[in-house]
Amino acid sequence: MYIKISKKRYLSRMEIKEAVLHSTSVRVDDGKGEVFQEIAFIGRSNVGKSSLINMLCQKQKLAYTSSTPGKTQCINRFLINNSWIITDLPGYGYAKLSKTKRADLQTMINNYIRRAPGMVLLLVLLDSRHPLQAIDLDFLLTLGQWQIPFAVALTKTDKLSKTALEKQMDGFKESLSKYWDPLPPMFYTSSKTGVGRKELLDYIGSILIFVASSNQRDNGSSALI
Ligand SMILES: Nc1nc2c(ncn2[C@@H]2O[C@H](COP(=O)(O)OP(=O)(O)OP(=O)(O)O)[C@@H](O)[C@H]2O)c(=O)[nH]1
Ligand SMILES: [Mg+2]
Repeated sequence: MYIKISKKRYLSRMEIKEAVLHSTSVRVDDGKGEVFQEIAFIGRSNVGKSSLINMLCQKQKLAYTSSTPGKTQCINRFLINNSWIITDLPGYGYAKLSKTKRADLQTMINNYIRRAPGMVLLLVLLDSRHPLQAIDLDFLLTLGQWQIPFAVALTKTDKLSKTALEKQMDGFKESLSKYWDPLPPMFYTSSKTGVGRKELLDYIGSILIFVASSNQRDNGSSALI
């Protein structure tokens, strides 16, 4: 996955050549299948999780998207390049679902992110048009408590002007800096225009390589990717 760009420099590049549905479930796998490294996408209902997955994979109908919130209610896992997984988790906090259904979904999400054996990163999506919402902050603080590594993707950036977007990003950084130092990695994305695709994929690639090489070191192997 590292590309040699000069005698001494290597560049991490992630290309998605193949993306297929791997499984649909309501819980963590039973542990019988192969454990792939996994990046899970999470965020409020309708924030753009499924659309971002399709944009990254350049496959418009891979994950089911809808303008009606609350559409993804299962855990959909997509196998990428036959070697790692992108997971589309249900959205949290959709007000129109019954209290019981919302609580059930939250339990499903929480159990998953705490127990999925291959999870290396949670990508938390925040709508770039609004300030950080209490429900998102609560969720992020819970991740901190559980020591779950995460990065942030601001979605739907095509809907804002450059200036408005920078102002929004500053606002997010200010809110998050009350709790995180350093700040988590943060990306601008738009599923409509493709903004952020390269940056996000290269970041994901670097995480996958880092974890794979740490695992190899832990296993006493000197092999490199
Ligand atoms: N303009 C614009 N619209 C977007 C973008 N991403 C998503 N949308 C729209 O937002 C709506 C919700 O997108 P989804 O990808 O289904 O959102 P989700 O987070 O998967 O929603 P749930 O599965 O219901 O939680 C759809 O109407 C998308 O077309 C974006 O980057 N730009
Ligand atoms: Mg969805």
